[in-house]
Amino acid sequence: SKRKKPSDNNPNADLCDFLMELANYEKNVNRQMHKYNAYRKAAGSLAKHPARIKNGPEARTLEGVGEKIAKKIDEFIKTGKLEKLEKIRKDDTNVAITELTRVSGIGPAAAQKLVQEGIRTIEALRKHEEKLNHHQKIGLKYVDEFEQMIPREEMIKLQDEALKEIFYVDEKYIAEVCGSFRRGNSSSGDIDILLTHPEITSKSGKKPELLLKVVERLEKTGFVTDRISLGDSKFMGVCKLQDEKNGPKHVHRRIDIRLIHHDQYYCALLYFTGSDVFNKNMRAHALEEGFTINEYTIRPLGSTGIPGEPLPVTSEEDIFDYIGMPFKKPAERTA
Ligand code: DCP
Ligand code: MG
Ligand code: MN
Repeated sequence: SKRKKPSDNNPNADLCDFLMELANYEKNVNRQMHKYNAYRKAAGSLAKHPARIKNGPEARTLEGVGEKIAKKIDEFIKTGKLEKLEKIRKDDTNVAITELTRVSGIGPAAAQKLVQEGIRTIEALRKHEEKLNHHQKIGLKYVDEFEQMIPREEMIKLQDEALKEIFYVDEKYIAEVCGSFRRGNSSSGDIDILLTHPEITSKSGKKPELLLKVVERLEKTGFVTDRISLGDSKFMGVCKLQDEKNGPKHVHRRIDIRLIHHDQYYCALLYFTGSDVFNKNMRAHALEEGFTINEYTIRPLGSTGIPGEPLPVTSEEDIFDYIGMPFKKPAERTA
C-alpha cells in the first residue's frame, strides 16, 4: 500500500519516517526489493519499541537493524538529517518517480517510463490519460481518496453493507473481511473480502458466476462504483458508503474480493489476513520444517524437495501445528 501509516504515540516516529522514505526510494526508484524490505523491517521494529532510541548502537540491538541502518539512525539523531536522503530529495527524477507512484497501478517501471516521456507530475498525467491503462486511470481518478486511511468505524460499516448484499445474492456464501481489519488495526488501507461457497471445491472446479453475481449485485446497489479488474476468482475495484441527504460525502475506497474453494478456506484465510511480512516469515519457517504453504494449501516437502499432496486443514490452528509454530491470533500477526 502506498500511504503513510499513522504514527500516533510512537517515540521514534521521525526515525520510522526517514527509514520508510528510504524504503520507498529503494522500491520505486531502484527497484531494490531486498533493501526496501530491510528498511521496512527496521522501521517496523522501531515503531514497536516503546521508548525513544538514543543512538545507533542502541538501535543496533533491535531486530532487523544491522550495522548500516544503525549508522544512518546515529547520523539522523546526531545531526537531525541524513545526507543520503538530502541528495535523494534534490534529484528531480527521484521526486517525479515518487510522485507518479502515488497512483494505484503505477509501479516503479511504469513511473520510470512516464518520466522518460517527460511526465513528471500528477497534473501532467491528467493531460495524458491516453498513456494509462484502465487500472491506472482509476488510480488517477481517486488518487487523493485512495491515500486516505479507512477508520475502523467505517470499515465496520463497509463490512456490514458488503456482507448484507452478498447474503442477499445467496445466503450460503461464506464471507469474511480479512487483511489489516481482521488483524484489528485501527485503520486500513482497503477492504479485503474472502468469499467462498459450499458448492465450489477444488474437485467441483471453478464457478466464476459466483463472483460475478456478487460484483453485479454490489454495483446495482451503488456500493461498488468502479471495476479495476474482474477474473474468475479475484475482483479488484472501488466502493463507497451511500451518501445521506445533507450528510458528508463518503470517500471512495479500494476493495478486493477473493473467491476461493471451500476446502481451501483456511489457507486462504491465513494468507489474506497477513500481514504480508508475517506471511513471508511464516512461509520461510514452514520451508525450514519441510512444508510449503501458499494461499491454497500446505504440502509436505519430500526428501527431493518436491511437494506432496495437500494436507487436510480444518482451521488456521492446523496450519501452525503442522509447522510446529505456536498459534498466533490475527492481532499478533504483524511480523
Ligand atoms: N498479501 C501478501 N503479500 C502481498 C500482498 C498481500 O501476503 N505482497 C496478503 C497479506 C495481506 C493481505 O494479502 O494482509 C491483504 O493485502 P493488503 O495489501 O490489502 O494488505 P493489508 O490489508 O494487510 O494492509 P492495508 O491496511 O494496507 O490494506
Ligand atoms: Mg487490506
Ligand atoms: Mn487489499
